[in-house]
Amino acid sequence: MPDSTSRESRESRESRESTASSEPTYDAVVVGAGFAGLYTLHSLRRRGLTVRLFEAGDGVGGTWFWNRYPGARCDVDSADYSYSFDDDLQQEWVWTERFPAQPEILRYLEHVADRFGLREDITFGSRVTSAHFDDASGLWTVTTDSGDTVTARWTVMATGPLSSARIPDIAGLATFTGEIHHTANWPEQGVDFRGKRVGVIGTGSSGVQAIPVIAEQAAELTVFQRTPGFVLPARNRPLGPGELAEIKADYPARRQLQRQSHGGWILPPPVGLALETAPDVRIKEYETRWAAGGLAFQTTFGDVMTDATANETAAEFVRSKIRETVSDPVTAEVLCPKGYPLGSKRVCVGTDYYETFNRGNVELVDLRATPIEEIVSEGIRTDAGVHELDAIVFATGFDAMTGALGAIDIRGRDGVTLRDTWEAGPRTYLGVSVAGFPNLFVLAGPGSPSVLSNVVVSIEQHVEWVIGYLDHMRSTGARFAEATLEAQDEWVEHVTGIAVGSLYMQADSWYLGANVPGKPRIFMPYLGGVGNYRNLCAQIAADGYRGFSTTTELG
Ligand code: N01
Repeated sequence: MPDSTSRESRESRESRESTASSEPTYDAVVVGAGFAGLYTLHSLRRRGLTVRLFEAGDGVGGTWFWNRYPGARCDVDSADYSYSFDDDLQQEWVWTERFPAQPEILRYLEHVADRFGLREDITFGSRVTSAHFDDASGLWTVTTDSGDTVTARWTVMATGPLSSARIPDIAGLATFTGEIHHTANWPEQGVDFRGKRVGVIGTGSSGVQAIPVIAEQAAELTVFQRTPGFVLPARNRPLGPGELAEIKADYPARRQLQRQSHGGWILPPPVGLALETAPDVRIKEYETRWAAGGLAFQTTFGDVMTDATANETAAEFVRSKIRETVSDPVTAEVLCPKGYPLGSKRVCVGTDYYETFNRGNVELVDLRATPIEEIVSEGIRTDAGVHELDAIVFATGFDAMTGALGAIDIRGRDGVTLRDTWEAGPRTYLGVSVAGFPNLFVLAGPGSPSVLSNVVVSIEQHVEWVIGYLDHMRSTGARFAEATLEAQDEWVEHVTGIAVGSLYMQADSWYLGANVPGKPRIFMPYLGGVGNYRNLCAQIAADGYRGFSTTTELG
């Protein structure tokens, strides 16, 4: 890594910045200081490149900076939801729980930023508003809402697949006189719900985590549910020092297993096929996974995620648990997910979620039966009447995978915008490159396995692959890299080909953009698996970056 004192200061670089110059302000601009952006910055710096990272928040952390809602935690094991690129880092960091809570992950990422001295190359509180490629100079000009304008040879979008929070367009929202919060934009100082009547709209992963914690504090909690989710018990617990030491001793093999796995996480393998297992044995196996907690329930049997009948056995098991847990049979039935396969919308992992509906201060409103008509000054009006509230919490999710990119005015060759290019749905090659947008890389983008996986494993792969490509360009003297249209078309066809016919197509999920009115219904992530994707990317690199145009001059 170059000595930071030898790097030219940002101010002096920017002062000689000129959009028309062929000498860029920086070698690379990175957008976003989450897991992906921090590792990209670190990797580029280690190659002696000059980098500026722009981050909208006032600190590092990305997702884990913004999602400070009560109960926020990861549902991937802490020891696996962490960087593997530096052995000292993974050996020295002490995870305290099986599933890490948001403050702990944020502390970890702050530690990473400090440990590798990353902050000096980050501009905080600065949201990138545009990134324009200039055909004449071959450089990107990146501007921010805090007045920065810089040029760079490469731009890396580490903007996150779940970072563009959505508050639905409900009539009368502005008239509400109480507090309004979104789980993904939670105040740093927290929110005091004591003595308040709180309404939570949304019962996806965020709502499922927040609801039990808010219920403990609020005077009254009303949960507005549109689609009930499948909520698996987390069974979170402290990690004993012996347990963590064992994991750390086994890290080389464990990381290798993660990288070659389907989801990037280490789950017990399926115990057979549900449809070939006797019903009483099947229930016993589901009981075992239910008792163990976490995502492993989903893969109890190898056919649960591939066969609708097998899937229904798992779905019905979850419904039986809901009916067993929730005392009021009407409420239990409203909480029972029906009409779509388990896992086709992201399963939720929660703690005491169903138990919360046995509390005297919690009411469930079934929006399928009584839809929201409008928000009024004193609360939420459904067609059954007004629910009076002091605070509304939107746990209504994100404009996933494309929202953060679409919020930036990105223009490639000939001034063509990414928004126009993706009007009918996102198109990438491998999820990292877009034809017509030279030297722009997207991390965890549409067309990559990112959101279907332990995203940290996917992120490390993406970053290392992109950096490997930059190394290749530099060693061969190439200046421009972008996907060819042909390779991109083939990749999009491959990604959608795997999804078509899968159980994932049978739900209105954010994977399909179904949660955003008007968004094209395209299955955005790559279902082929983390290991397969990694091997494919490695082969493409070995084939001289097949499907990419890597040139010294713009064609
Ligand atoms: O968002 P969501 P999320 N009126 O889109 C409802 C990751 N994550 O923030 O299903 C009424 O899943 C919507 O209803 P419906 C994880 O990948 C991980 O919870 O569209 N309701 C749904 O119930 C996750 O999948 C972790 O009918 C409306 C909810 O709002 C992803 O982030 C924790 C509505 C949105 O659920 C997103 O999760 C948190 C409306 N107009 C998040 N609009 C962990 O690691 C939307 N809804 C544990």
